Amino acid sequence: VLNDRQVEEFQRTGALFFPGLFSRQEVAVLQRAAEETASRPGPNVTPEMATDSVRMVHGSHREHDVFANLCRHPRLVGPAEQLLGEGIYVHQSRLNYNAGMGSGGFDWHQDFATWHTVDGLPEPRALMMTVFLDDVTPANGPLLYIPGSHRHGVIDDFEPVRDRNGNVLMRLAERRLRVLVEDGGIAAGLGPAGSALIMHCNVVHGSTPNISPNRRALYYVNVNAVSNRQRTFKRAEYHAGTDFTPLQPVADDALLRLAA
Ligand SMILES: O=C(O)CCC(=O)C(=O)O
Repeated sequence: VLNDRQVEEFQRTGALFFPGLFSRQEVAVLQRAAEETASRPGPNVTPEMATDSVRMVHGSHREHDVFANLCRHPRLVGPAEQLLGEGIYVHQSRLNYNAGMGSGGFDWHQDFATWHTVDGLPEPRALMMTVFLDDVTPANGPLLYIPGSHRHGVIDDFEPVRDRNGNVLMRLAERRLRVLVEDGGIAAGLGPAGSALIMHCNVVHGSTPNISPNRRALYYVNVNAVSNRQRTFKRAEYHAGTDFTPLQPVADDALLRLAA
């Protein structure tokens, strides 16, 4: 259960960090599952722009038990339900690599810009919850975000950019970025593997290419309030999930049981 200070911090900054939320043993289970899903070819696997290394895998919670359980994990579901004030479902999951040696990186954007404009989620009552599958340091392309940027609502000043699979990212215009950064600065999600960062869906975020030799993998469980379900159905299920059944939490040791 989140305390009042945590709820206030989330409302003010749009972000809450949980260092070491999952143990080293649980991380090992997640890392193995990540390798399995990333090595299965499919339209939900997006390569990097300049190399064939995997950039993103969408929707693996529908294919892999480990990620199905991670999405239902009480350490994520509990805080998410508390912050959104009702039952939640998975709008989207994604495994994001920032593979190292210069590949990767994401332009500044708000996820809700796409979820609202393309998927028709009515209100910004959704969260990104990212679980670190590797240690994240300033050197390996951490997730960067602008604290407090969620309070500006959807910023209607972006241009679409496409990756090699045609996934659209709504890149924020530079003039808006400057104003937001003057106001809130830039924070980085740093910490040991197993840490988690919960962010409001309107927080502006991105990352730089990872020029270190060390991989940086993050698993995002992006959830939406059940009453805020999508109104338009243009995208594949692995981009915009249509199972609106409220998530039922699994046992706290669910990931370890899958390792046995
Ligand atoms: O994982 C990252 O570095 C940023 C990813 C991101 O912004 C996204 O997929 O929307």
